[in-house]
Amino acid sequence: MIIIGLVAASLAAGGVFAVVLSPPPDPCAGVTGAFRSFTIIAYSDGYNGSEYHSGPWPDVTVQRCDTAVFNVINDDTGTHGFTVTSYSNAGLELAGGNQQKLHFQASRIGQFRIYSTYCSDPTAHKFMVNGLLNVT
Ligand SMILES: [Cu+2]
Repeated sequence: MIIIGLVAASLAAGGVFAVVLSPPPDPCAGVTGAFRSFTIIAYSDGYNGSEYHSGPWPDVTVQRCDTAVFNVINDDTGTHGFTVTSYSNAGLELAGGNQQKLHFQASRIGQFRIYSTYCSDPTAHKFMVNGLLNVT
C-alpha cells in the first residue's frame, strides 16, 4: 500500500512538473479557421462613419481560430492609426491616402477594443477609439 501511494505521489508530481515545464498550449494549434475580412475606411467621421453610431463602431465578430483581416483605407488627408487591443498593440499608422492590412489569428476569446493610437486630427480621433472585435 505504501509503495502504491509513493508511485501515485510521484506520478502526481511528475504531472505537475510536466505542466510547469510545457509551454501553454495554443488553442488553435492545427486548427485552420475561416478568413474573415473587414474593410475599414478611416475618414474625418471615424471608421466607417463611427461618428453616426452611438455604440462601438465598427462592431465585428469572428470565431476563435479564424484569421481576422482588416483592410484599412485612409481616405482622409491626415494620418490615422488602427489597432486591436491584445492582438496588435503596435498597430498600423497610415498617412493620408494610404492603405494597409492588419491580420492575425484570433486565438483568444473575448471582446477587444479597436482604436487608433494616433490621429493628426484630434476631432476625428474622438471617433476612432471605440470599435469592437468580438471573438466567440
Ligand atoms: Cu484617426
